[in-house]
Amino acid sequence: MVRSFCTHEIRKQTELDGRWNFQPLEGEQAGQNILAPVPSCWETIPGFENYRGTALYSTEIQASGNVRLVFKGVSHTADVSFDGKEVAHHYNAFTPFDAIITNVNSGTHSIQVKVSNIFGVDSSLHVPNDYYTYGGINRPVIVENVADTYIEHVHAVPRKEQNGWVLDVKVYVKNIGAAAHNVVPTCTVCDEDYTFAAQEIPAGGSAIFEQTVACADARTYEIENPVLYMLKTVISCDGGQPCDDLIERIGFREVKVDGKDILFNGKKLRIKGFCRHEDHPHYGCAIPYAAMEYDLMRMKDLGANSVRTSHYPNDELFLDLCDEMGMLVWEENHGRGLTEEQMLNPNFRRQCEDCNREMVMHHINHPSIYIWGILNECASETEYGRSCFAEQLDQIRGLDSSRPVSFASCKFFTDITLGHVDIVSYNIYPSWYVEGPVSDYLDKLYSWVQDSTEGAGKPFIITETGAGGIYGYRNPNHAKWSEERQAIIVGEQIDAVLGNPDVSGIYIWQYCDVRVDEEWSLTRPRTLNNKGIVDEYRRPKLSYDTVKERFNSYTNYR
Ligand code: ADA
Repeated sequence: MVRSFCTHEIRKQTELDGRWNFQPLEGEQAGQNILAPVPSCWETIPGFENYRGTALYSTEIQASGNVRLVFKGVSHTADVSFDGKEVAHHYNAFTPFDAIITNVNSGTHSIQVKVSNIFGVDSSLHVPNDYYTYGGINRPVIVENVADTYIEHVHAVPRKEQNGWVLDVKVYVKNIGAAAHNVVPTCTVCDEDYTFAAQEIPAGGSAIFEQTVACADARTYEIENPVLYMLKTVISCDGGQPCDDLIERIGFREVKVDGKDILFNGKKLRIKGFCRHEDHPHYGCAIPYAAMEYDLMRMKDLGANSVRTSHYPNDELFLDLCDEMGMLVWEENHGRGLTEEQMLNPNFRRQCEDCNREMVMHHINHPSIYIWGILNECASETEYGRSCFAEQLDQIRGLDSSRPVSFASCKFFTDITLGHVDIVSYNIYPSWYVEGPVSDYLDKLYSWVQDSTEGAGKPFIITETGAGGIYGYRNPNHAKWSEERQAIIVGEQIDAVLGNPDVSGIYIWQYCDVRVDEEWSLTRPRTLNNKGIVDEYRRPKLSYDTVKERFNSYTNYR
């Protein structure tokens, strides 16, 4: 299942899920030929639980005409060949990419994907980390049949005007044919059709069509009532019948920052959220639909109104479900805890630039996404670090000016980058990594931001707080790592953060326990990050009820 709704009625799409040939290229297993599921992580294949290396995936398809292969996520580097010819190269597990092959003869064709999850200088963002970098084709693959002109994206940004809602619509069209075409898009939303001015697109060229359309009476998308609308776009070429389409789903809502408040449809938002990794012992990061829905239902049960996609863009199906459930999303680019030295990797800026662009261009229409975050806990305390943050925040604002931007900092009393964000966000662990009481620590940090930084006067949120608790470890002394101790600390943290009128919200670190890379195992019992409110199998710990009771005692607005 790629999306939770149908995205094409004209364009033919087939999901290439199923068994592909899988051939590891390194180590003792090299040369084996196995049938492996796609999408999945190769760590879930018996014998490959710890495989770090490269592997070849291959399959065959029946195709003709213009073929578009869409990969929603390959971890972490993919080299794609079609009939033996290289057609795409992509780095990053967490963003989609495509390959176009024109004028394919009718018949059987081969697809081969060389996949690597190796760490090293070529990979600036996937580094040994406090979560696991899996290997494989982790998200769906789709084969599409496209016309010579096809719709690449449709972006629709809602705005509230005096007379009601309007939508700024942009239709991105590509011409992969050998001749120029005269293209006319028409979009349908709220039962009205809107035709765009025609444009001539040269062979091999592309065009953006823009129009603002009125949807004055559209119902507002609210957390409590997440009303969604379909936006159907078709294009016709040279006066003919529609040759391609794209159906998007949108919600009419506005996010603004006003002084120290985050306004959602004009109301002062109170975030009650969880950070969540895509991780499960049975599936690795390739979480299937029902398990995604399970996580979201659990978070709802816990009283949450938001999820932070720490520390990378998420599977789009998960975002679809968030849209449907009114679960607000902090979507984050890929990057966790990189030092200045790591940010100086020659690939870093380009790989971030790609990730930011792919994240925003593909996910901009999701009404649940209320903020873009970047570079969790990276070097925002250094001049070079600051320049990278500034560059990336500007890039994102240039792609989408309708949402605030931020990053989660851990540079206590040293951050020099807070002038560049719309919302100041901190990850704090008082009573776990540093001494409590939590409220004293929070007050001290908040005062420093106000008195000594360019973050003064901006909204302030806690993007992480939490404590370790090993499922099933009960201890009469409430020792560290016991479920009791975790529940006590998390309760204290929520009280201090949500009880503070200067703070707009909290994200608990984290929803579930997750596997970490081996390099982290000495500080991570069980080679897991054990700060989940549920364990890796989603079994509730004692802290579950603590969080549930507290989150449910606060409303969504302040
Ligand atoms: C950081 C980081 C998380 C996780 C957490 C922890 O704040 O952002 O990814 O590592 O700490 O558990 O220590």
